[in-house]
Amino acid sequence: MSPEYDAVVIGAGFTGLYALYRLRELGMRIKGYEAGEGPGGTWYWNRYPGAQVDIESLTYSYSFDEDLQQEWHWPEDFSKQKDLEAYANHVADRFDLRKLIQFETRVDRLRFDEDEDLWHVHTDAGDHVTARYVIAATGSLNATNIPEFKGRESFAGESYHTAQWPKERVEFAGKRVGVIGTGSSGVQIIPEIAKEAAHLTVFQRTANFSMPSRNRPMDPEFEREYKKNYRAYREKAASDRSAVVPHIERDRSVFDVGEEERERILNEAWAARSGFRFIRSFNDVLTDAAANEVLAEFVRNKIRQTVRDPEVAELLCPKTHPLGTKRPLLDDGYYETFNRDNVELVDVRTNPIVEITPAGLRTTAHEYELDMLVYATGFDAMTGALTRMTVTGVGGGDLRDKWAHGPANYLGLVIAGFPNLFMVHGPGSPSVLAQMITTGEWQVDWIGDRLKYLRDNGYRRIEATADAEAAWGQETKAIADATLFPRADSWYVGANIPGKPRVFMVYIGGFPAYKQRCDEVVAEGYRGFALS
Ligand code: N01
Repeated sequence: MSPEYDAVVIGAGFTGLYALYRLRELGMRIKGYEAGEGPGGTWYWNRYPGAQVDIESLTYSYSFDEDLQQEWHWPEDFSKQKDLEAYANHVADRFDLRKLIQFETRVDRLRFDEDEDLWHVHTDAGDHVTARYVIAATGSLNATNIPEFKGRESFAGESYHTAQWPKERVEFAGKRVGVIGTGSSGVQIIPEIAKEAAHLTVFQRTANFSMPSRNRPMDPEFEREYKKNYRAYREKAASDRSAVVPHIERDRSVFDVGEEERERILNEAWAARSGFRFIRSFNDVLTDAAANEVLAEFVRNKIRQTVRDPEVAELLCPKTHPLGTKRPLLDDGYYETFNRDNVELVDVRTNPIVEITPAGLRTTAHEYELDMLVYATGFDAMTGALTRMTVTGVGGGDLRDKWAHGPANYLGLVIAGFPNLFMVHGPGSPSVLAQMITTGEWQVDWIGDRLKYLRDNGYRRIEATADAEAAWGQETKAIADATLFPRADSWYVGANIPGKPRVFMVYIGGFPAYKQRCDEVVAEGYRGFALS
């Protein structure tokens, strides 16, 4: 039996779009499925007020087409959701990708056919197609998390999750709004709601470190210079561990300089729109707890200087984890928001949420009456998009069972027992700890090269060996264990989802090392893969 498609691409976010482009260039018969009505993935779904990327868009953009990168204009340094969504639509049209994608269709079941070496792909719209390969461009932060609060359905007001925000304008004016969650989404939406709502109650379980984004309109001179040297900037980013242009990185320890000099360096980095590259002002911030604490206290002092009420300021000061080990945040006036009369901060670590009631929310200490509840409660990250589907591999093995103790994988790209299935930004890859458009392009190119090789050499099946997978798991764990990352209860380790196994899910050896590892494996005759 010959499959209908050479490859099905799941998801039309930035990596899915590029996968469609690249595989079509290779002359493959391809089909894309996308749950949204349009392309953009993350930047389609996260349309909450204040949503903006926290990497400069001249970097956080496609590099595969010179004309595209020269012609596209980003209005601000850090683009708003609407500009990123417009860019995704532009790319879909410019490269004629739309006709390859079936929108408003969610893939809900994948079954590998061992006799025919192909995948059966089923969707919630009742489609069933077959494809030799499946590319899961399903995103790292796609499966939304709404905690199972008692009484959640009973709430009489409006409720929204930040990543399922409606297209229609949501009115906050005159309303008592509650926001649960103070991660990236929370710190972006909270200042926006505060400007309009009659009253805003912020329910904070964990204070996190946030740095000012200092976003501003694109400087035409800067844009011209950047575009003139685009290739060099892209090369710089490609050789950086986070795939960004590292305009702050000093190869010295926090303790190599005196206190005064250190303060000067940190103040300069803080003021310099360095974003969370502030953390890279010294080289031991993520590996040495004492060095980390120096920067952590610097940020806490900034919070204390900004927030007028000392009790509120202290509550906003992160003390539960080292700086940078939970995803750091960039904000536009987050801490200042707590100086407003209509904003209240509630500590739900000390007094946890007990239930949602028809009238609002009850903690162990108090009941809060609300007209609207906003869940900025994040995602079942890294694995949720795949485990919410039913994915059946060799011998009828279910991916959920396979990953019950952690998301075993090889190179963050493939999974033993699930042949011909490739992940982009999967667990075990640099994914969320590197700039995802550049790393996504690279992974897609790597996958495309493999598919071409398989085709040219008459193979129709590729899979990881169990040994290679186990060794990769140990390697990624060893790299993470040499850092402070595993110490934090973050979504990087699945800590935000009750019952999720605690495994650090990101390859943190840096993008250059990752590329080298993936290329080595190929050069060594597809080490760790079985081809047939
Ligand atoms: O989600 P999060 P997010 N009771 O998981 C709290 C990317 N992103 O959507 O920390 C009370 O970070 C939870 O508390 P705690 C970015 O990679 C990027 O904000 O678990 N509170 C936390 O405060 C980011 O890291 C951008 O104790 C509960 C919050 O909800 C990732 O997406 C913008 C709770 C969830 O924070 C996720 O960010 C937005 C409970 N039961 C997102 N359960 C940009 O590029 C959860 N919380 C700018």
